[in-house]
Amino acid sequence: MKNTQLGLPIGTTLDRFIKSKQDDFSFATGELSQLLRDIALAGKIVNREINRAGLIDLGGAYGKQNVQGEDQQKLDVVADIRFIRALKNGGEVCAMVSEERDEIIELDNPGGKYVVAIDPLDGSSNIDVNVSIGTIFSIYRRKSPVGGEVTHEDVLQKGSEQIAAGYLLYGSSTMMIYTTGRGVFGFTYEPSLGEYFLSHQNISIPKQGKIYSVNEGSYNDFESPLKDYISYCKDQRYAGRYIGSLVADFHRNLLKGGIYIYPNTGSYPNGKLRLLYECNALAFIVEQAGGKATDGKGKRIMEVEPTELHQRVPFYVGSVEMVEKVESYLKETV
Ligand code: AHM
Ligand code: MG
Repeated sequence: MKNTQLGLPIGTTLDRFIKSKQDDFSFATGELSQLLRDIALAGKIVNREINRAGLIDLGGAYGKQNVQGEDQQKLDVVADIRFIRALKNGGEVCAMVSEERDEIIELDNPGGKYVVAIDPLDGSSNIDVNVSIGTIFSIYRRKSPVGGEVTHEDVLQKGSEQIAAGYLLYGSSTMMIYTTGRGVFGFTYEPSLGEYFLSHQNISIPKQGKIYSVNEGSYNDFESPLKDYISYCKDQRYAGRYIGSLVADFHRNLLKGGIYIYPNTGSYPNGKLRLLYECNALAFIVEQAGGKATDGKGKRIMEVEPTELHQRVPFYVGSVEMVEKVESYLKETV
């Protein structure tokens, strides 16, 4: 490894940052760098679609037809298409799996070394109401030989095998946050320049926070130790913050300190969130930032063995001391 870089200043463009990180590795070929750039580019396009959505709505019947009488697609479908197209054209990815699709998506890039798992637009209940939403992605190296058929083994890898992961947050600003296993960096998008700029260096989550994020509407379905933990949060006068967009809730807690919980409930016996598309990426990021992500019963999310594409898992993620505290309550039910 060449030790050429001591850290780039705030305001560095994403392209330059990616390039400079690549230069740290003597044998890097630039393929992962290109892949990250492809994701960032698709993120810009999706950002544009999201910003226009309200205006299209004024033209009438978004989700049905646009003003020309053509069928309009829902934003989550649009985002899915945009990311697939960008990664297909980019050439580095041989296959994707998406929350929007039942099966593996082969990209016709036989030389591609990578597979990507993606939730193209998370926070579906918030899409139509102008509340922050996000894209979540995980990048793995394929297991099967390059040039051959893509296998289930390529896409059903444990989170610990991720070589990079990140999310785009379409909020009051659009941001891209990612890690390649050497810290977590955040970039804010400047739409008039069409560039992302480094805005958050080496993000570290506070060990202890004062925010808990859980859908308390499902409280009656929670196991009693979790109910006890929630009473503890109230006793501590923690703030309850839950917007129902995982990326937005996670991002706030990452920066301020806090815990996000999606436990098993009556409607979702294994939790609602998907291991491959949502939990693994955020687990990688939070661990890189010094936090923790488990299933609530002591198992690291990134060690959960995936057996099917749309597998769900209970998700406890955030500040290390908060996750350990809730686990100390839940231990009783192991
Ligand atoms: P989605 O993938 O259908 O958008 O569902 C995931 C979302 C998360 O963003 C959010 O944290 C959670 O579902 C909210 O679920 P609930 O409304 O059950 O609290
Ligand atoms: Mg989702």
